[in-house]
Amino acid sequence: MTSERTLSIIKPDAVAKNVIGEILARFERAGLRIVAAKMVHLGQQEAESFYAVHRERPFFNDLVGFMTSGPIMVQVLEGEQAIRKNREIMGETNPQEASAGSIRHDFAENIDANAVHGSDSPETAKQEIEFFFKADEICSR
Ligand code: RTP
Ligand code: MG
Repeated sequence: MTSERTLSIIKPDAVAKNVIGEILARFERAGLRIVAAKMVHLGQQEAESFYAVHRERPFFNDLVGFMTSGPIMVQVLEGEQAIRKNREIMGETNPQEASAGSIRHDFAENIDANAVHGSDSPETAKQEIEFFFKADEICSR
């Protein structure tokens, strides 16, 4: 059994809805631990840099515009299969396709305002965690 870490973001729509606590509770109920957390309001260049992998996609400008539209809550989740487990709890990217009981099913409006982000591989998890947190800001047991 090996523990891993993933980056989770509560996006501006869910922060505006005042459901940060409800979303964090779902991670905890699934056995994931919050080992780092902070609230930030991304600037244009930070958001473009974070989503650089999507630069050529047609939704890039909308995504950056949305992610800079208000504060976000960023956390590192740690636990067994944290990357896969987090994405299961999140649900499909498009909330209309997300399973009942998933975060996106319960809290997201549409594919742009879809409540949460989660890293999709060990490589992106490492990059995304380093984007937001210094090593000494992560508090493992
Ligand atoms: P995320 O990165 O936010 O965890 O979501 P994801 O892996 O499920 O989706 P991804 O393909 O990485 O896309 C990143 C975000 O871009 C927006 N998007 N819009 N209009 C569209 O077709 C479209 N496709 C993706 C979503 O907000 C998605 O979360
Ligand atoms: Mg993604």
